[in-house]
Amino acid sequence: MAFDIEMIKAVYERMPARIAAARALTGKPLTLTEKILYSHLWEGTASTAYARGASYVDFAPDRVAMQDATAQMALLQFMQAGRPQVAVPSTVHCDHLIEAKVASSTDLQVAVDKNKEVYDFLSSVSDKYGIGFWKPGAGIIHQVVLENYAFPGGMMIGTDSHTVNAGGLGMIAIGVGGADACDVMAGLAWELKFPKLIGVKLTGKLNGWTSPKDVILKVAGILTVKGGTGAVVEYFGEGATSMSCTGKGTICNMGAEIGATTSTFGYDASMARYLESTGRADVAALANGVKEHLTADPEVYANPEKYFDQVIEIDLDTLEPHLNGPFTPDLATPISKMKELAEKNGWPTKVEVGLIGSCTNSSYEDIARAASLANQVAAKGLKTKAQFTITPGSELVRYTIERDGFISTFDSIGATVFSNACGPCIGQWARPGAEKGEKNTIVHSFNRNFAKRADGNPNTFAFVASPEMVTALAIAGDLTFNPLTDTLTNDKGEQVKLDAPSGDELPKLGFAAEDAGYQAPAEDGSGVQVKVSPTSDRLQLLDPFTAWEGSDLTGLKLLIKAKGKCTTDHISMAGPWLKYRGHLDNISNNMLIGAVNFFNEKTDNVKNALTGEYGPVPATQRAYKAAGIGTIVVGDTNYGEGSSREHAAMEPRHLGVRAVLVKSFARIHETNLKKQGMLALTFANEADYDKIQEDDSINIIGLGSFAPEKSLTIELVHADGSKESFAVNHTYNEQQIEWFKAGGALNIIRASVK
Ligand code: MIC
Ligand code: SF4
Repeated sequence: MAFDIEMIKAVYERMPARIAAARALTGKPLTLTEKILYSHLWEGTASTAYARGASYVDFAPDRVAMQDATAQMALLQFMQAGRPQVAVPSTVHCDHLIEAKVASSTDLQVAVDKNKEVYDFLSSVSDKYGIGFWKPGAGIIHQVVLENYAFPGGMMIGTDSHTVNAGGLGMIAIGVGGADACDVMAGLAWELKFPKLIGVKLTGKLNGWTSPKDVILKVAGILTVKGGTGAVVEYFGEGATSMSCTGKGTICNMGAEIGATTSTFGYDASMARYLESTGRADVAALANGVKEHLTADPEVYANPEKYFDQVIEIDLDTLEPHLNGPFTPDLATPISKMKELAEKNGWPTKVEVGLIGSCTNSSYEDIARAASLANQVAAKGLKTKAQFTITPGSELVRYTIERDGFISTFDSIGATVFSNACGPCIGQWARPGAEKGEKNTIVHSFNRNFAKRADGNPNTFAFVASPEMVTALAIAGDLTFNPLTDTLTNDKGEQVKLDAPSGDELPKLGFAAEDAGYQAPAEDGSGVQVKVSPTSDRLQLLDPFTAWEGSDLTGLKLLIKAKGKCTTDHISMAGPWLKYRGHLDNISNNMLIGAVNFFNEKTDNVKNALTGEYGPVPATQRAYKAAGIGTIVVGDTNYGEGSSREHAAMEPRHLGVRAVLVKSFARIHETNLKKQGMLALTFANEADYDKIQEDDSINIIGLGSFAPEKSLTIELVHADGSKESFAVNHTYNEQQIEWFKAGGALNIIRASVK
């Protein structure tokens, strides 16, 4: 039986009436996205039609998921909220802290020992507050959620940007910071600006070498890393219904890479098959009972231009496999153009390593199709030129693919099987030689390829592709190999072609696992003691941030004017720093160390206005803090793209940065800043970015009458005493302004409990 079946039943019981009410209020047929959103309003049945892209709306998500690297901060905050139990079903997944070094068995044991105090904390806090706990080795959060918790028409939030993966099972699943998760677990509403809607119509059918990954790689090329901001992407059409459920998961997963709030698909037979095969025939039966509510009204898909803010059409019959990269997931190159582009751009074409798996692409189908290529290596007398690794997404998948012989197929091409964890995808890859910083190319089926992400080497050119393409390119050892047209030379000197990949969507014998790795919480957790050692360097209980002083902020110094891409990996790097995710002061030593200083083009090197000397960003900021001087961070477009990690907002808050002023923000990061009581501002006129000079003193004026839709003023006092000022915008609503005034949203919850 599925987890939380009563909750799912209740959602389906409420749905029809709530959807009918929304249809009547809006006076039009509804998209799937609107149906799910309107049936999860905090107020219950809708009383207003909300304006897309404008209205702030309170929602009541059905569940919360957290991964170990973000759960620590989410749960440290939840502990301060003073509630005895979580208000909605919630889970914690231990996946990010496991390093990929030798192979799964040894790496997992090393992680269990090394992270003991963090796992003990997460397990005890879960036990106490009624949270399901998935042990290290159980798998990656999004895969485990898809296998166990996601359900069509449901709404969930998760403290990881790829929570959106659950859209593959027809959910509205959204990535958030820990403070948002904390609110929902504490029984409060969750607020989101009602999203815009992008419709993607998939015509034709996937065939040959093309896979679901290529759909999202293509969409990323069209929309770019910020094209989905503020929007939900809804996929439909014959190409959607003919694709596997896990393939849909891959597409939704990488919706995070275009900045989309989330992505989703209507309920169909592929979802029913997946639910049944993962032991949830009960959920499929319930969903079948309300199936017309789990997809858009027919008029919508017949006339998408009328109902979506933007429509994109992709013909799967002619879609080519793509490779996206390097350094950004939206630089999309069809494989037939790779030779030309690699040459033109000087990308190294020798593929050193092919890595498959991760939360994005480790379904049974992915692995089966990749294995069908690995099988051809011996059969056709070939040799695999590059190294090859697999990170299975869950124990359920790993056990099943081992049983079905795929692991031994990969073994035969010399593959390394890493733990069921994030591993290389999040810089937890002890790649031999990476420290030398040599220029090299890797191809992987993960979702992100920002500089330094996988192995810490800024000169690793990482390209994202489907598991099938990764396998083919690893066999060929060549980034420009086009398996559709090119041949390889075998051990007899003959020219051979790889046959197109093939594989079952779901295991014929069903999924299996000896121990999936789940630990249920105590029935009554009131007596459970949460384990946090006061001398720990990995966990630190939180102290409340101080409230706003009630006046304009004056005499601020410029900490850094960041140039170009500044993702959450630049603001709060992962890899080696993951170990401090539960210790705010320690992790603050990585603050903005990856951001490029506009004035000298260097990373982690900024001017200390008090001494005139250049030094690391965190140390410089600590000096300002010690002197009681506030600072401001200035950034470019899509600032904070990438992860949901709220550390990227809490670190500046903790170290005394008062405002972040940028050309534009990524959604989750902007909310995280607001939640922590920071000022998140945008230039009214982007060109004003150029006015900010290194030695400026900066005043933020207008806070006395801080109000929604009303701009504030920045006053620059340049080193020569001259002044200039300009307007800056913000998106704070009344409630968010209260967060700012209170010094953070948590201070308000805490006050309401006492
Ligand atoms: C990522 O893919 O960047 C991560 C690591 O999963 C993050 C979460 C984190 O930083 O802990 C995410 O996507 O939100
Ligand atoms: Fe883990 Fe990578 Fe997925 Fe993030 S994207 S959850 S790091 S596997």
